[in-house]
Amino acid sequence: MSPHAVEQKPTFCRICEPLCGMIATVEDGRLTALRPDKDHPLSAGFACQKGIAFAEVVNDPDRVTTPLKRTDNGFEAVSWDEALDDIATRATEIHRRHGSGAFGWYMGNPAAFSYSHLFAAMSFAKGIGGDSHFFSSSSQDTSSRLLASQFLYGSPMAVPIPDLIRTDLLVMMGANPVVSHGSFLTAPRIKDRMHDIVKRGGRVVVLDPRRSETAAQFEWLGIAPDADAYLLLSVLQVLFSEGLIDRRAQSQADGLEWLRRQCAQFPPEVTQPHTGIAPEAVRALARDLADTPRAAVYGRLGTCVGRNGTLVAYLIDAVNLVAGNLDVPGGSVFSTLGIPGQKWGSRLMGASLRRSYRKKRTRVGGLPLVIGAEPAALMAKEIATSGNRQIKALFVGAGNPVLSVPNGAELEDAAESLELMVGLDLYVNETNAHCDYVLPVTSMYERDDFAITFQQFQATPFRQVTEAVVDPVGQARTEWDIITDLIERMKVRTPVFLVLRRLRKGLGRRLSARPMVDMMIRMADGGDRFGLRRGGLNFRRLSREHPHGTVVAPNIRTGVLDEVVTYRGARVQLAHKDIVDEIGTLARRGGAEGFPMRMIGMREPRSENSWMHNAPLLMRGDRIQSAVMHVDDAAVRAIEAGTQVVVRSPYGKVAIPVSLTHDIMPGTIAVPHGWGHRGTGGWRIANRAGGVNVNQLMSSDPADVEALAGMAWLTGIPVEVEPAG
Ligand SMILES: Nc1nc2c(c(=O)[nH]1)N[C@H]1C(S)=C(S)[C@@H](COP(=O)(O)OP(=O)(O)OC[C@H]3O[C@@H](n4cnc5c(=O)[nH]c(N)nc54)[C@H](O)[C@@H]3O)O[C@H]1N2
Ligand SMILES: Nc1nc2c(c(=O)[nH]1)N[C@H]1C(S)=C(S)[C@@H](COP(=O)(O)OP(=O)(O)OC[C@H]3O[C@@H](n4cnc5c(=O)[nH]c(N)nc54)[C@H](O)[C@@H]3O)O[C@H]1N2
Ligand code: SF4
Ligand SMILES: [Mo]
Repeated sequence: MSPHAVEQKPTFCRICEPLCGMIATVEDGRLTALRPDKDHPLSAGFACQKGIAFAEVVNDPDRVTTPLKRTDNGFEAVSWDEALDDIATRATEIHRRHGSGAFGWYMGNPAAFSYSHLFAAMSFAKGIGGDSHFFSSSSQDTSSRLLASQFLYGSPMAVPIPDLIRTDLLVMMGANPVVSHGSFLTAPRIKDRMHDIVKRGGRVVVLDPRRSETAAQFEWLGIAPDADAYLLLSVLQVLFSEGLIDRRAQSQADGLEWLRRQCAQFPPEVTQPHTGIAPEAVRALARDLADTPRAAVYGRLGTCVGRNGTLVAYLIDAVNLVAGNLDVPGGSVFSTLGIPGQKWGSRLMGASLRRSYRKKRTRVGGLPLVIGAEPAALMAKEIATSGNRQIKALFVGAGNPVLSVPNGAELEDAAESLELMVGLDLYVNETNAHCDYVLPVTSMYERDDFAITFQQFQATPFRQVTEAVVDPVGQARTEWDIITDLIERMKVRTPVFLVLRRLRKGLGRRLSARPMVDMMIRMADGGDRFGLRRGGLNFRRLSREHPHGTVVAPNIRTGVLDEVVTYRGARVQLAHKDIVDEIGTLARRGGAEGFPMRMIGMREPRSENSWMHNAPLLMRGDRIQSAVMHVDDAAVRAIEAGTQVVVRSPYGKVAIPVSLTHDIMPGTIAVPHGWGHRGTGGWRIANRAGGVNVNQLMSSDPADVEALAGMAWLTGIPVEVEPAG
């Protein structure tokens, strides 16, 4: 018998965006513990509870570890050959009868953390043909932000982030990094970095309807839900009317005079009834942003998912620009990769995406696509509405749209009418419970990785790769391996499929997307440029010589507009008719009669969207879902702390216990999302914790989907709250 082997392997967490360094304890080939990596240059011994608890996910007895086939008696284990052959036959037949328009793919959030998954999803969803439907969690998360960049800089990939390490005034809107650990901003120990700002004499101002965990540690400026556009238009109005326009703005952008006209009708007195913010506070904020040499406004999830998310993201950047804070140290900056020639690639892609934005519309609802993705709020209708390009086959990878998009019940109904539905997941969740097959995937510690998505959002430019820490659990395979195997078995002849099939015939399961990732590392800042830069980085060197990762530059390079703006002359473009139209809708916004309150979301330290409610460590103390509302709103409704309330919107209702606080804007109720595990999914602990799907209160009507980016409307939902029973 071989001796008991215990290894300590450096790797990194890929649940959320800081990608904290981890040390995995591997005993006899089994992952038995995770602890924070003290030698990681940035996370330096920090990891949150979710990261530590992930060992319980890897070894979860409820995990899917063999291919599952749905039968009349529930799911049954089948072999990979049986599953993939049947899926391939059925998919080929659907393609023969209906073409690529009958195929849909939903790519969920964890896919963004896996290069294998990204390449697999793209190869299938786009490779099967130009009529296919592609959805992702982006339309509940980032599409509005990306589209604002497409308008301003010509490319959705040019997303500015606050220069956290050097700023002296950080204005945060709609973000709660003390709980979320930061988003569109990869900054391990983000809370410490924010306290550093205060320590060096600077300020952090948090605009949020709730005195969030972040607001509580810094300066809170309460704002009514979904009113950020009004506030930002007023900040701009003050900057223009007080002559605070920075000269740099003139040199960077076209359309300043146009912008001045758009905001002229929004002095702070006019917007106060919407925002609840006193005019003097707005003026002080505008002056501080103009007068502080190193200042940045940053907005995130809360500002992306209102009724005008694209407009809000656009206005945040406009404020940064006008105040002279764009692309300067300590301001709002572009964390570029420094790949030679990238500029020309981005220009071509930017131009093509701008063209297709004008031309392509969704079949149902006539909404635009952002980075090639349709609004997931409309997925159910794309399945249920007959006609050309009706979805008959749906693949769901790393997603749980039944709990994450508006009106999950509608999606559940639609899913049952599909001819083929396939899930790729660690669990049977509320969505893939409707699948014909659920295919077992490797968890993040069972695959090699490099987090391509997050490289250009790093507050400190940094590179780390990992090899798989343990072998796949059970029969799990990577998404790439599963999908290329499936493509090999299908008889569909598209250019992408033919190439992949040929490669796969030669290489079998050795066919990997890793060379693409390696190329990116080698070409980017710090890379070996294929031998041109001695001692530079590549995947292998990172893995062998820098197992804890390595910082490639102390700060983000600034003065890069020429690289990132893809418009001719590299000038930021402010004037857009779509933006005028959106500003116009602000004037027409009305309340919903009978629904005087507004609902917002609330992330929790021990949840990750819908999928970590099965880890015992995270569910200790019989944790349940609970809402938060203001004591005064409760008093007038005879609601007592800790009791059940019914929350009703024009679209649905849920019952949930509520706690009371003074730390929320009156008229607001906050409800965490991702709950509502009702036993359809296979996760036993999550099912016991129950809760409700808050997205039953959201609308999937195309008229309620944000018009420019197709964003799901998830904040500022009109509701009424009553005692239950
Ligand atoms: N613990 C934990 N961490 C997570 C996740 C998780 O589920 N749990 N999810 C991950 C994911 S997928 C993402 S995208 C990120 C998101 O991370 P963040 O972008 O930081 O988003 P949230 O934590 O949702 O915080 C949004 C804040 O916006 C406020 N808000 C709501 N509506 C409005 C509004 O109209 N205006 C303004 N100004 N504020 C508003 C809310 O009160 C809340 O405090 O978090 C990631 N990290
Ligand atoms: N009301 C409301 N709704 C929201 C939000 C909100 O703030 N409020 N936030 C929105 C946001 S920001 C997001 S990102 C979405 C998230 O929405 P989704 O991405 O649709 O769903 P998740 O809950 O993240 O589910 C992720 C699934 O991936 C699986 N998984 C985990 N790791 C892997 C892996 O490596 N491979 C594979 N194949 N599967 C894996 C998990 O088991 C889980 O089933 O929710 C959105 N919905
Ligand atoms: S903060 Fe995010 S990346 Fe860091 S350990 Fe927690 S879950 Fe993992
Ligand atoms: Mo997200």
